[in-house]
Amino acid sequence: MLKIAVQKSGRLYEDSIRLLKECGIELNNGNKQLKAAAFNFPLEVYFLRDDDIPQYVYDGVADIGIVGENVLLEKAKDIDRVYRLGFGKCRLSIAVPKAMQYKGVSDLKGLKIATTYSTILQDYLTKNNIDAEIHEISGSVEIAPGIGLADAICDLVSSGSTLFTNGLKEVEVILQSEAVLTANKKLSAENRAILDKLLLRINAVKTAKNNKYILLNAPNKQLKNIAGLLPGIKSPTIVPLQEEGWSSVQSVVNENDFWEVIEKLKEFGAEGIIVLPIEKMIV
Ligand code: PRT
Ligand code: ZN
Repeated sequence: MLKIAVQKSGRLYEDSIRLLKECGIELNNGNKQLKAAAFNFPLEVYFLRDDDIPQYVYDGVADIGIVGENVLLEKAKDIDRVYRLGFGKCRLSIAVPKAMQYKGVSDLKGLKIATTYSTILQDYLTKNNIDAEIHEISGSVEIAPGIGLADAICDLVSSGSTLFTNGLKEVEVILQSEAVLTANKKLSAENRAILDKLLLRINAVKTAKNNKYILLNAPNKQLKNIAGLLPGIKSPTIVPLQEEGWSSVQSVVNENDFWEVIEKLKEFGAEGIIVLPIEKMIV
C-alpha cells in the first residue's frame, strides 16, 4: 500500500484530487476525513497542511506527496522530486514599495525583507552576495512594508494583484514554482512498483493534455511536407481518400506548436482539419 500526502484544503487540494481521478483512482472520502483509501488502486491518501508534507514524506509516514516546489525547497528535506505536475504555478519574488528606486539586486543591501520563505531567500541573498536582514513572519507578508515592519518582501505571486493593491512592485523572481510529486528516498520495492504504476498513469494524463489528435485531408503531392510537420508518436497514419489525388492524414500535435503547425498545414493545402482532445496517451 502506497501512502500519498496531499493538501487538506487550499490551492492544491482540488487539482491533486482531480489528478488522482484522471488516473482512474477513486477515493472513499465522503466526509473529508484525515485519510481515505482508494477503491481500485493500492493507495491511501493522507490530507495534511502543505507545510507538513515534506516532513511526513521524509519520515516515511507518507511515501509520496504533492506539494508546491516552494514548500519543498523551503523545508529542505532530503526527499526526491519525481514529477512536475504543471498546476499550482506561481513565482517566489522580491517586491519593494512602488516609489522605491530599484536598479538591481545590489539595491537590496541593508534592507529588511519580510518573508515566510527565509531558507530560500537566504540562499538567494548569499548567492548574490547581498547582506540584508531577513524578517521571518508567518503570514500577511504583503502588508509588512505598509506598516513599517520591513523595507521589502519576498512572497509568492501569481496574478500580481496582491502586490498591486499593497503598493508594491515585483523586482526579482527567485523561483518559478509548481506542484510536484515528491517521494521518500527509501521506498520498499513493493511501493516503488506501485509508484511506477502511478507515474505511468500521471504521465499518460499529462501527455494527453499536452497533445491533440489531428485529422485532415491533404493533396497527395504535399504529403511529404505535411507528414514532416506531423511526425506524431511514430509516424502519421496516411489513408487514401476515395477522391483521387487526396489522402487523409491522422496524427498528434503538441499544444505548444499547435497554431504554427495549423498555419503551415493550410499553406500546404490541407483541408477539413479536425482537432480532438486526447483523454490518455501512452507512448
Ligand atoms: O493550510 P495550508 O498550510 O495547507 O495552506 P497554505 O495557506 O499555506 O497554502 P495555499 O493553499 O495558499 O497554497 C498552497 C500552494 O499553492 C503554495 O505553496 C504554492 O505552491 C501554490 N500557489 C500558487 C500559491 C499561489 N499560487 C498564490 N498566489 N500560494 C499562495 N498564493 C498567495 C500568495 O501568498 C499571495 O498572498 O496568493 C497571493 C498572491 O496572489 P496574486 O494572484 O494576488 O499575485
Ligand atoms: Zn501552508
